[in-house]
Amino acid sequence: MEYLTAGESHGPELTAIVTGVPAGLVISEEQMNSDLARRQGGYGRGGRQTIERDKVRVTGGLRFGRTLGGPIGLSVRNRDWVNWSDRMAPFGPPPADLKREVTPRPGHADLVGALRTNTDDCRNILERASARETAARVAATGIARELLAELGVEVFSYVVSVGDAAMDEDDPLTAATTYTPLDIELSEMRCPSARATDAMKAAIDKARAAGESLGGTFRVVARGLVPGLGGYASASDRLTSRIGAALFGIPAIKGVEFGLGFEAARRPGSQVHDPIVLEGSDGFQRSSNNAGGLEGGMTNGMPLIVTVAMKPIPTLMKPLDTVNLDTLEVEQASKERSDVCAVPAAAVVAEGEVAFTLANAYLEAFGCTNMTDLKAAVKSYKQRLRTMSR
Ligand code: EPS
Repeated sequence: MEYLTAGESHGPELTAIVTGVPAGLVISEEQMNSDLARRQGGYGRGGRQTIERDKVRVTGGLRFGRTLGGPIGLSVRNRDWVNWSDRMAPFGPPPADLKREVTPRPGHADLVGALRTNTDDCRNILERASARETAARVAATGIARELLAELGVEVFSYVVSVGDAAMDEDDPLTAATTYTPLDIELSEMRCPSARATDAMKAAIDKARAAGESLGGTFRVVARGLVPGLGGYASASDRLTSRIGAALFGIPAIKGVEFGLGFEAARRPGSQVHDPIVLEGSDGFQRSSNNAGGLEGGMTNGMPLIVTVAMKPIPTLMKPLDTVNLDTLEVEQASKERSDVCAVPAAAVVAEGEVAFTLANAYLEAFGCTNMTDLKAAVKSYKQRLRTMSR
């Protein structure tokens, strides 16, 4: 499967086309819209989210709630477009009073994008570099979540820290798989700890008052995966590199750790690797999950656990210095309406990206054009694995 998106933050709509989806996959409109709503949420979002009510419109590839096997067309309307239709018009001359963006924000794509594309208006860059685009990704990758759900795989995420306000977890790799969607989604920070939720909200209030923004970390977990997805033979087969690439493709993501992550580099081997055990009908298992579900670039049957770091949003209400592209004088960077913190939203986007990568790994391993054959192939693979542990 592949997806491509088009659209600007304040353009008419965001569009996604998803190709390579097997026929016969049941898609729920409610599920897609609920993922879009989850992405819009989280304490710390700005005024834009009071304007938008993201809903998906399907423009191709589905009939009676099932995929037909052709490309799937999806669109999410920007309700804010009515306020930007002159400044973001696809045709015609710019309005006479157009204010170009000439004070690039440090940390955003503004300056480097303008240099690269030879424009004197950073809006040409920031409109597409905006994380608004991730609404289209959530719609597109929702298809993969549905595919995985039919194969018994659940992907979820939760926020671990915002700034220096963090969950207090003794054994995060064990705890990660025990949280329920209810524990997570009832929190305004999408964090299963009520204490940490309060601390994160307080940190966001403080940052907002100081004209600051905050980043944080979140964890993505996938349960129910068969062992052997991905591959060890070539660099491009390895799920470690593919999941890493998918996560680093999300704006503002600066770090990805699998399982123990950087901590594994500090410990001796015997305290890192997970002993192999044989457990009745479950077959080969691990007595711990420091690897976070990946060994040799492949799923090992344990839950996939990835921890991801997001930098603070570059738009600051108390801006940093920049250089004005017209006057070449030092000035304060532009400030426009923005979020103080979007870590809970980024976690929802990351769930989708991980799901898309995992769904592709299933399709590569089992190579099927329709859901009936895919489910049968996965079932037969699981049966074969059971015979190898008996
Ligand atoms: C963003 C700036 C804000 C965010 C936006 C990303 O938008 P605006 O400039 O319209 O206030 O709200 O994110 C979304 C709109 C979204 O749906 O996630 C930016 O500059 O990246």
